[in-house]
Amino acid sequence: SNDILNVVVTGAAGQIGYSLIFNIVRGEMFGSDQKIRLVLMDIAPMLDGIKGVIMEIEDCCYPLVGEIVVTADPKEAFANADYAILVGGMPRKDGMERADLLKANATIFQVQGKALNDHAKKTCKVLVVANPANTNALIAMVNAPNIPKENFSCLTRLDQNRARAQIALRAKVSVKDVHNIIVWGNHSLTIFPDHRCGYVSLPSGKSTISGAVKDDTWLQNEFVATVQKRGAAVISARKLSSAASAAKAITDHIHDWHLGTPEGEYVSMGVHSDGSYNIPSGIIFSFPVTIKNGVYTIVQGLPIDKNTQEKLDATTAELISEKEVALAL
Ligand code: NAX
Repeated sequence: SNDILNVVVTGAAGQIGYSLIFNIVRGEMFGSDQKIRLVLMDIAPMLDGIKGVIMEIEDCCYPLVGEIVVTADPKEAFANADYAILVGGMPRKDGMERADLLKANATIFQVQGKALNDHAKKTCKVLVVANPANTNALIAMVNAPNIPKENFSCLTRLDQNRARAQIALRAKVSVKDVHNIIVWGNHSLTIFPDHRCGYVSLPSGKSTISGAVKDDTWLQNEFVATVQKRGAAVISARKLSSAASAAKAITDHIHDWHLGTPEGEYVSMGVHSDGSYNIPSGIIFSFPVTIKNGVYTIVQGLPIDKNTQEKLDATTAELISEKEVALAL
């Protein structure tokens, strides 16, 4: 099929990396006939562990992956990159202030943004997963002026998938029949899952989410809170943060960016705001998008009621304050 794609995964030795890498080499991200050159990047002390992951990739006998490169050097990692999936970052440690976390990560994404700018293809597409994901993506974007702003994104697909799953469970339908559930804003406790443009499609007919769930109080309150706090709920049960579900969401995000969305289907991506829905430019904000030929378009004209506007204002204010802290380096 196409030429070999250069795909970089940072944080490759981490727990998301351990799921994500196998999704990629199985063909779930780029399709079952797309050959890949895989670059696995982490900090130097973690590279020995990645050698074990490479042995496991070999032992899977998947045919799509050719060369595999292991490195701790951003310049080497991003050389000629087609896709850069930035999972590696500084985790929040006990007693760490939010501002310290923001600054530690801002430094990492400044370095990686510059390395992308100087070494990746100008067409490289970048997905930032490491938290604070929206602000890290913004820092990478502003440090890579040679790459179009539209090539930078952050992961909010996990929030969307969580929201879609909650609706399916509550309406007692298959998740495949639930469409166009979207999430707005920051990947944080202020993310706003919005069901109002969604629908359930069954052989017996199409219905609104409200009609399928039959509980508007739940939709207004518990649904939103469950999605916002889902990451914490997984940590408290598993004693580890979401990993396989995060890897699946990353796979969905890049799959759709590369191969397009089905006609009429919306997906959520953190992207640079172009002023749509009066969200100020200069922040990375989760919008509903459709994708064709590798280019996303923000869905226009969705109804914003008073409640939604309040939620958009809150998540926007949070992103602006994160940006101020991160840029005050
Ligand atoms: P892990 O701590 O298991 O792995 C992170 C890896 O990144 C480690 O191997 C570490 O050595 C590496 N790393 C640190 N600094 C690096 C650097 N400068 N360059 C390259 N690699 C570096 O974390 P994991 O559970 O895999 O989560 C990774 C990130 O995803 C975290 O920041 C986490 O907060 C974030 N998440 C974001 C989600 C989203 O929806 N946007 C959901 C899942 C996840 O919580």
